[in-house]
Amino acid sequence: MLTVIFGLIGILILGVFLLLFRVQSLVTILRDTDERGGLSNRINGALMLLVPLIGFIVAVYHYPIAAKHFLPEASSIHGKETDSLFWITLTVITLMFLITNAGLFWFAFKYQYKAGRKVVFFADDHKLELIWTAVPAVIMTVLVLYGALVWNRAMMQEPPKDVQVVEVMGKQFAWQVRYPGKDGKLGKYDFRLTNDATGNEFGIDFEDKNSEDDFIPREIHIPVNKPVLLKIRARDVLHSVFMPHFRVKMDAVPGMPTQFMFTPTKTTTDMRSQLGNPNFNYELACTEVCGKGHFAMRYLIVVDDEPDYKKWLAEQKPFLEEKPEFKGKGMKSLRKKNVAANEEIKTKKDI
Ligand SMILES: [Cu+2]
Repeated sequence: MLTVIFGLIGILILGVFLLLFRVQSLVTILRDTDERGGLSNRINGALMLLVPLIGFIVAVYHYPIAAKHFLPEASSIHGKETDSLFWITLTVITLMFLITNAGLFWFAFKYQYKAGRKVVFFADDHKLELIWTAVPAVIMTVLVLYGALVWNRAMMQEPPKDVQVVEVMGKQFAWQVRYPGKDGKLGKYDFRLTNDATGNEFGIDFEDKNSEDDFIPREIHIPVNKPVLLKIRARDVLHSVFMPHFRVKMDAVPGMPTQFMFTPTKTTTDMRSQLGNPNFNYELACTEVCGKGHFAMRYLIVVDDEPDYKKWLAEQKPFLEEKPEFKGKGMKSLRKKNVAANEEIKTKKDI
């Protein structure tokens, strides 16, 4: 609140100043007098130091207030690396910003109009140009290479054999997840088998043996310190998988499956005690404005230690147990029914 009032007063004062100068310069034009070295010139010069100084003080004052809303330390291996990349880049950019802008405003103040002062003229300076081209080039190269290194480490790794696969599917307007069950393999899916009325929202092909033990839980559970591979897809429009505490973000694109592998490093219990918040929960949110129910796309994530995770896994029941109607013949008739329904939609569209 205080910051807003501070900002508004600042804008108001600036506005009044600008108005006064405008009026004064109009008066000068009307009077047809040369007042280049007058009071207005000196005040403008002083403002060149004052305005950036006020901006700097407000920014420094505001930083700790904003920092309270920053995300806590990353809860994944690659998250810590991307955070370091972010802060190092931001520090370099901020230093550059301060140095160049201090120079810019200082020159405007120092070389304000003064009667009798002559401008120094020089066409070019090879040494100067070499410095201001080479220094940024070297800094940029180092930052880009460092960024590429972090990116490759996070995105280009081969999933190990014991990776925990979790399929995440976005739809309007909810996330749904599927686990491969005991065999560690997700069953095939086909968008043409998707049918909300029968309950096959994923479009799972239950004729595929691998899908027999797949289960669909109500929240995501993942084991701590073990790599998790998210297999991401969307059923209707673009969605985006966002797990802020793990620094995971990947779009869910219809027709183009994506994936993201990460290793969580802190259990939900660890985070609760670290933050002193017994109600803390990891979450999966959607960061693609995907429609009017976009805000509702929140899904709970629980990071368990090894024994808790094993216990949770053992409690999960295969989807087919709850929906035996998809077994064998059931799947065949659903396939037929869906093909017929799709044909009908197609014919209607043709008309
Ligand atoms: Cu969405």
